[in-house]
Amino acid sequence: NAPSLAVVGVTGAVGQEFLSVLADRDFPYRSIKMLASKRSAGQNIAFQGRSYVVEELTEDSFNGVDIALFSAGGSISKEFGPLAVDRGAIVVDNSSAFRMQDGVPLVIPEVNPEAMEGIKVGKGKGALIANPNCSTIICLVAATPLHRRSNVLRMVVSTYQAASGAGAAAMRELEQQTHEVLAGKPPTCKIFQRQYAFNLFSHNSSVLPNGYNEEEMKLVKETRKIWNNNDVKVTATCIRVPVMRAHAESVNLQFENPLDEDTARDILRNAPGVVVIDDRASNNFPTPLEVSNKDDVAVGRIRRDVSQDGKYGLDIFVCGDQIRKGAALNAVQIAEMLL
Ligand code: 11C
Repeated sequence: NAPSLAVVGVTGAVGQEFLSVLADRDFPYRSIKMLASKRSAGQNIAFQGRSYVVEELTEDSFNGVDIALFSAGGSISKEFGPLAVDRGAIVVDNSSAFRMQDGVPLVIPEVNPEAMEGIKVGKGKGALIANPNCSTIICLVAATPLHRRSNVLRMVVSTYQAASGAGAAAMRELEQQTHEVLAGKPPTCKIFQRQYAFNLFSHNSSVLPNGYNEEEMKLVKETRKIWNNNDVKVTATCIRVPVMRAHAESVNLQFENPLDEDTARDILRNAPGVVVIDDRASNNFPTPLEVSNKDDVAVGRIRRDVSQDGKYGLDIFVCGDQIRKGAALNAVQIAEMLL
């Protein structure tokens, strides 16, 4: 018996991507509800040859729903996530609202599927499952196979994050500003309150008292939860760059046990969800454009860290589609494991 689905935030960038991933993967369903705020209610959405009317999200939206995919921001998740669970739905939530909550699995299917063991459709019980932050997903799809082999003691991440992480309006702003700047006009700055086109800046999340921004601390805390390892040392610097929809990350790894670069390359070639692009001769390595609209995370620049002794350190460069593997695809893969 195929599940009944609900997509919350269906008109947003990730909401739309939920639909295309569901279609691409031929996800089975007996019904699907398109839910959004009052503002978007009434719009028509075409999906798999049928037309759906977007319904306003209310507390009654989840009656009879088996799986609800949420991507409408943290406050909507906080308000409606628990209501949906009470009505018996399994919520896969793309916001940060519940990620660090005890008892809520934080899952990357290639990395820690065991965290959601026992949660299945058809048991008559609702549950919450959190989708990690996009930077964390993209980093850990690549770093985990190496970690499993040689145990990461410390990880230093520097991100180059795309507009899509800030939503569809930020993508439009980047496009608009690019036209404006090229035409010699002052750029319209609504989302970031500064020039984004032909520029880059520190991630737009709030800066915390310790000097890190929220995005950076998500990488620190979520990695520990997903790896179930509070000893791993993680530090991060997150930067917004004028790229449309795929994040890039430089990741430096320090291991407890030796790992040479050829073995690392072999491990990554065989890792689920990873493609290796590591051609030194032609200086060809992963790029955000190349991974855009793709499922796999691309890894390259795999090399020994010369600042560390012997084979205990590696540098890698990772790119992944922020909307797809960083959000919608990961959530749909989680939903697949519920069936
Ligand atoms: C970005 N990762 O690229 C952010 C957006 O916790 O889900 C998503 C924030 C989150 O800006």
